Amino acid sequence: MKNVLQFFVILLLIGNGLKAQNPLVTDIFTADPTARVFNGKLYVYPSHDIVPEEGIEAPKFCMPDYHMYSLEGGNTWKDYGVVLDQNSVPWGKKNSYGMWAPDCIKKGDTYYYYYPAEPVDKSSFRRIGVGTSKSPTGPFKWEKNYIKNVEGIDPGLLLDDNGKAYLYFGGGEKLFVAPLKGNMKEVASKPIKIEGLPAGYKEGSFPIKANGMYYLTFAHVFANEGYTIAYATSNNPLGPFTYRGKIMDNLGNGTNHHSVVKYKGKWILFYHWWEISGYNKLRSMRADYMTFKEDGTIARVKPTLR
Ligand code: FUB
Repeated sequence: MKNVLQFFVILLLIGNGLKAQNPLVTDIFTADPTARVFNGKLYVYPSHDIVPEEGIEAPKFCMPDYHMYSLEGGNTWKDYGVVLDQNSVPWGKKNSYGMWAPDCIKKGDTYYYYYPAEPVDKSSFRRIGVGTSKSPTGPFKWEKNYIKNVEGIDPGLLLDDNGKAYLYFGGGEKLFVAPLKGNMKEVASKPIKIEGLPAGYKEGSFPIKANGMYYLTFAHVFANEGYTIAYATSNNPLGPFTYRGKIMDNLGNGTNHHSVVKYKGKWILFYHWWEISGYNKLRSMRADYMTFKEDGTIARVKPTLR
């Protein structure tokens, strides 16, 4: 299986002739990209899809660790190597291959990297852990325990203008939010369920503040279309939110974890697709510009092929 896929990838790259702008990197498979701008530089914190080794019974997504990237100009992405391996999670089950979508945020002079993993204590499907660093590229010092009272996946962080931070996370097709304490490692109060999201809300929420409003983008599944990327808005980070529409049509992904970032005055949607592998569990991160209209709504983003 591994060899067949690698052969397919090489054929496709040769067929395309040149390294395309999309996907962003082609030497490994990357998914669920969270993009952040720190000190004017663009960083991406994705998850990492691999083909299971022979004999390893892996879950449907086989995700052993995290790499991270920075944009070095043009379409050159620097890979900093493994930021966190599944077997280095202090509270995690070994060889779980469940290192799903992470996030990283800066508060003061510290970078906080949030990630989901399977806890060795079996208390939940996934818990969320955090590590700190004085550099966006690490090394991160990983907290010994997961964040208490948080059970779920897809950590999405919002740092409000007043310095308050919020952790959004999902689970079971529900989205929760909790304000974080000043230390960014504990929730300040019990997480609450976000109200107002449409039927078909799935996962992968990403919070931003723009145009004086709170926007939540998320994967929205329609019976006749599958996974799309949609959004909702609110004047309160805790909600309730109002559904505002679709940002991207279904790409046949099976999942649609993404992020939105403003870089050099332009908004960019980071997302993933599996056009290199031909298999939707081996994804490649991509990016396309996204536009807010005058009225604050978001124009539909059409994925560029290259
Ligand atoms: O890519 C693995 C997981 O699938 C993500 O963390 C979820 O959002 C879902 O897309």
